[in-house]
Amino acid sequence: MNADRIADIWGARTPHTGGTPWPERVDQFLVDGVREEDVDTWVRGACLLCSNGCGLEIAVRDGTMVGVRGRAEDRVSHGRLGPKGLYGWQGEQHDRLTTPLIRRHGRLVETDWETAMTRVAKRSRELLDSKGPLSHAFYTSGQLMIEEYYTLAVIGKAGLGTPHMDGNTRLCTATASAAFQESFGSDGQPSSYTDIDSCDTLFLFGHNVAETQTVLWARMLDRLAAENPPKLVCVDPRRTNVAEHATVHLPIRNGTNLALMNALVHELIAHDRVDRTYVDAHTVGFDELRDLTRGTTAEWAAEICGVPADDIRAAAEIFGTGERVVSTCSMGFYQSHQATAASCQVNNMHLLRGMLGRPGAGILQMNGQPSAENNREAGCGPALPGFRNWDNRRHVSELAELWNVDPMVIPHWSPPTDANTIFRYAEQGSVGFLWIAGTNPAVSLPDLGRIRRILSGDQCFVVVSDGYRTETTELADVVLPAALWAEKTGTYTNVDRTVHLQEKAVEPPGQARGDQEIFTDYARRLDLRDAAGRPLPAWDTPEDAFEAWKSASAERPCDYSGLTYHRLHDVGGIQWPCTQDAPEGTERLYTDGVFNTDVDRCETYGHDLSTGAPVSETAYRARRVDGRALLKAAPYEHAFEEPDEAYPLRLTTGRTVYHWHTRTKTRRSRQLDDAAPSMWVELSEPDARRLGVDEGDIVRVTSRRGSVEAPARISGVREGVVFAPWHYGGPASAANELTLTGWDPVSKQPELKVAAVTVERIAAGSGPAPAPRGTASAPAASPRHLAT
Ligand SMILES: Nc1nc2c(c(=O)[nH]1)N[C@H]1C(S)=C(S)[C@@H](COP(=O)(O)OP(=O)(O)OC[C@H]3O[C@@H](n4cnc5c(=O)[nH]c(N)nc54)[C@H](O)[C@@H]3O)O[C@H]1N2
Ligand SMILES: Nc1nc2c(c(=O)[nH]1)N[C@H]1C(S)=C(S)[C@@H](COP(=O)(O)OP(=O)(O)OC[C@H]3O[C@@H](n4cnc5c(=O)[nH]c(N)nc54)[C@H](O)[C@@H]3O)O[C@H]1N2
Ligand code: SF4
Ligand SMILES: [Mo]
Repeated sequence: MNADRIADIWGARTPHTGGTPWPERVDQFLVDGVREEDVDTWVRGACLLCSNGCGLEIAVRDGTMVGVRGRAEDRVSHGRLGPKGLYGWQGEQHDRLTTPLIRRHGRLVETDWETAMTRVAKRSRELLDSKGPLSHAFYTSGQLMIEEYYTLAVIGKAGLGTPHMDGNTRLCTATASAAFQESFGSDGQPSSYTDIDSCDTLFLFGHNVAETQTVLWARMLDRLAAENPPKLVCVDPRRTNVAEHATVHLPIRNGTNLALMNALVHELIAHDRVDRTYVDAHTVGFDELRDLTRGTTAEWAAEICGVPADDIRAAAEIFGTGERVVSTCSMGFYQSHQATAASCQVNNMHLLRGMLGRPGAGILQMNGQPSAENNREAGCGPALPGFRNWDNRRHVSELAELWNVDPMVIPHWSPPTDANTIFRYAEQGSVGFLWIAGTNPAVSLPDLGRIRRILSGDQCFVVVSDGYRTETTELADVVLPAALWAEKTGTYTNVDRTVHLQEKAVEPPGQARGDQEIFTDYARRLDLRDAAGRPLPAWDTPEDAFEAWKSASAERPCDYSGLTYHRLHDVGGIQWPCTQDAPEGTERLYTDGVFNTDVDRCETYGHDLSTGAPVSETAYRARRVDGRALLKAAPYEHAFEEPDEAYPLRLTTGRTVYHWHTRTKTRRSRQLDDAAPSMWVELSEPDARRLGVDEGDIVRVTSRRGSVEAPARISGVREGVVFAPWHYGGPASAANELTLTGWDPVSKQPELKVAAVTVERIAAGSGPAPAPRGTASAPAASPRHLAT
């Protein structure tokens, strides 16, 4: 029986009380005309359309994907699939790139691999010879596999020696990573999804889990639907489905998270909701934290955030009295000017209460993309592989030994380069070779007019690997057709450290190739070698890449050494660290209160959260952190761009349940595209009234950078706030025409959630806006929920 996850997004409730296992419910979808008995094989893997990483099986018939079903035994989903998981894969069967493209006389024309790769290698070699490795940059993804990331990490960091490697993870989970590093010494999710099954309190900070990890929300809904449900606190300027279920909803002004967090911490300390024994034994920095938050009262924050002080106090009381609290934190916190400081305060609240490392008590600093985690682990982005510290000579020597290269090749003479800076260098031309793989920056980066100029200019040669023609491929010099999910084998790691093996189910279309194969072809053409003259990378197959990665991860926090393809095939998802001593994987980190902050273990010596200034090794050593967690904080400052007379409203941006990012897959899936076919913007009832806008009227939203035009939905968004989904590319509809260039000083994650805008009505509509009705975008039902 086919499930319907368009009308019934979260599916039927399977309620359960705290401490009992989450019941199974298997969701399945087969395309029209195919019955179960028609399926030739079911191939194991996991959904790749968000970080939840639901285990599934792909139905294959005559070499084609014809459906999917959840796996009841999967620890992440217990069989469920959401709208994208059930329908999104169909997008891979339409309009694919099947040959390489090369720019000739200003136009992209079809060519063969030999011609395309010769051009790539030739330009690369010329620049390496004339300008050295700093002329090269790689901007990758949170959607490739660990085998692909690690292969490129070795090419970039052991072969070429460039520090200019980053992923779109910079826009996504850089803050999750930074907050873990600042608080606990290294990246790595401390907690487990099973904590949701036993918590008594849930805090969701800037996280619309109902639309962005629908199966995780189903897990929460099943607790909320049973006896003794957990209390739920939601911090989001919109009336999301999470907000609808909340005990307390704090619809704060976007951009004011840190004010709220400093007040919540103030309240915990003022009411002595502090586990002194835990704090004394396992943390440093309590006195500084207390002093910094002394004056940040609920009244003070209420003024800044625009929510009642009593609600802030009520939220603090819920946190302060919960016995098993789980917090999640996502883009509403991360895509912000003080992202790391706000997210560290979430960590601090848990540390203050000793609310970590035991069932039901945990932190989930979310990932968004299915393999954002892997990019961070494998060192394909700015980190060194295995959460190693670029500023620690011992860590660099370990890698030099592993790769058999001179340590001086491995970039470690300065902090690694973030994506914002890579694009700045490409703008100036000091980076003359930019390879973009698995991301569509001409829609997803802020201030798109600028991004288009950078990518289309002559100062930088741009290579793009993708499965489709996109807004970005159209600006490239060479386009390489990539195999997509299920057309190649490899592993992904989800939010709660669960590693899944995705097995190849079907052949890629036309000449498309897997990214690992493409990167390796490039390395071979450049003849990259180690000190003994052996080729770099020393492997060709995904399984060999995985084995190599296991060695790089051994004895680091993200230890994969106990995993094999074999076991992943048999068991399904397994959580790292997985070693000989813990062959079943590890459910929670830091259960003994010992963190990765030892000088020789940590991934960073940390930063000043206000300025981003790095802490030196000497200063860090002197602090004697020695395995304790750090309570770090910063004072609140207002957003880069506050509303004024000319631009009186606060824009924020985000997602809708039916689309994935720039929609390359979801707009090619009929069910999903029909559910949300085109752009809209959301206004509150009072703002709409003031502007003379009715539901469906066409409005123009303008910022200092650009404007978009779209039908208006009058929704439950907070008064004074305009919400735009950022999925829809195109100059008049991409939300990122409006956003600004600016970032958090520590995580360098761009500010994508606040910009000052003005809105005007430009035409009458022809019916309601094309926005979903069963989500946060639902028409405003009653003014009761609108903050004033
Ligand atoms: N359907 C769907 N699911 C997805 C994705 C997708 O594209 N579509 N993408 C995946 C990826 S890569 C990611 S990163 C995750 C993102 O998952 P989420 O973080 O849940 O997604 P967003 O919609 O970007 O933002 C979450 C919420 O932040 C709120 N918000 C905006 N500004 C602020 C603010 O200043 N403060 C606070 N507290 N809240 C604010 C928004 O109203 C929004 O409801 O989703 C993943 N899942
Ligand atoms: N205003 C605003 N902007 C945002 C956000 C926001 O909330 N607001 N969110 C940000 C976040 S969290 C994220 S994660 C980014 C996402 O932004 P993008 O990464 O730009 O979005 P995607 O559409 O996922 O792009 C992935 C591309 O990789 C291709 N692809 C998929 N699989 C493969 C593969 O296996 N190999 C190769 N080579 N290509 C593949 C897809 O076809 C697609 O073109 O956007 C960010 N931008
Ligand atoms: S919750 Fe995420 S991983 Fe699970 S089915 Fe939905 S999109 Fe896929
Ligand atoms: Mo993301």
